[in-house]
Amino acid sequence: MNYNNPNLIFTTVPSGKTGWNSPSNIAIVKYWGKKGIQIPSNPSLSFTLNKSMTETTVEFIPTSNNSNNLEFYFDGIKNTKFAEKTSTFFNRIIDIFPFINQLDFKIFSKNTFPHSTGIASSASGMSALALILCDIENQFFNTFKTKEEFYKKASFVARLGSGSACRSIYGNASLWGHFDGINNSSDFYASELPFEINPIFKNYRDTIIILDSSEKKVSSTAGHNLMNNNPFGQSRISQAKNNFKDLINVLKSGDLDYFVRIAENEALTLHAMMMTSKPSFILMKPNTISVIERIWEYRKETNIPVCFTLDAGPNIHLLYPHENRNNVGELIESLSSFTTEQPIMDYMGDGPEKINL
Ligand code: 2P0
Repeated sequence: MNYNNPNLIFTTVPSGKTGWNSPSNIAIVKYWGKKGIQIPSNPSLSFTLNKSMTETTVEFIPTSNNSNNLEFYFDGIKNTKFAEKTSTFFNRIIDIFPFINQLDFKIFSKNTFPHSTGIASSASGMSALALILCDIENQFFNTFKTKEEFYKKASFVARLGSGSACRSIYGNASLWGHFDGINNSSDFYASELPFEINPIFKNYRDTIIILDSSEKKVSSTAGHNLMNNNPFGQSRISQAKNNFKDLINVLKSGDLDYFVRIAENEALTLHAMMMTSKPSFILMKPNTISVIERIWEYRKETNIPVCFTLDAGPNIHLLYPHENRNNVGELIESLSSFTTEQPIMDYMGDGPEKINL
């Protein structure tokens, strides 16, 4: 499948401005390992966040020299690293949006979550850019017949920027990766869940406990690549498929005990894969384990179905039903001894939004 389209070339090159807010997401069943061009080794499923967003606005003008020039401002400050990352992304998708070469870009981006908290921003950042490019196509070429077509292409394009970004295009929960029996599931783009999610998951909470905000030593892309020679790689793929199938059932039934088991099993497996790669690496910190033990204790004491998941980093994502938010407040309070950072009180959100400029 591809979206290459040589017809997307301006006859009269316009100037303009377009912006999107796009959220981060937290995977419950993790994407870890890929092949070819951003094809996942296993299906994954994530909750879309509400507060952890990237807000991006792009100004474009006709280019003066037949190849695009790009400036990137993050938090109002020129950022050459992000400019290079975006140029690499734009080069990868030039056959999808050939009009990119007719434009010069000024990109203004900021995150709504605190700066340098170690929260992955590639999902929100790349999905915002994908939406902006599809929006430019929509404004000037009028190619999308339906909203579904627009979002599907945005998800396809976001995946080429960063795998997990393709899931940020949809609100609530989103799945990515072909799975027999799930209509429209694809390795090339994410989609909404094809059924009503159990109401217990409405506004499901994700409180992020920041334990270390330094830049991680092994990038996710490097981590994915190390899965190719991981001796447990094949069994990980079968496990992820089983967890994915079970999670689909849990999201229908609302069985929170089972949800807790799947979420924690996935988080610990993700980090076990890092520890068993060659070379091996550890992204957890001592406090990650201490907080996990405290969560287990608290769950045993109270029977509240609060659990954790981890991203590719040391920070804890505390997952619990909206209706338990007041009780879990005391657990969050007790975790403050492990960190000086404020927790990010996030929850399941509605997905990206166009910015009115
Ligand atoms: C996920 N992660 O499913 C997993 C779980 C981190 C842990 O996807 O190389 O930034 O850009 O496709 O998407 C992080 O990897 O990697 C990730 P690339 P990405 O959310």
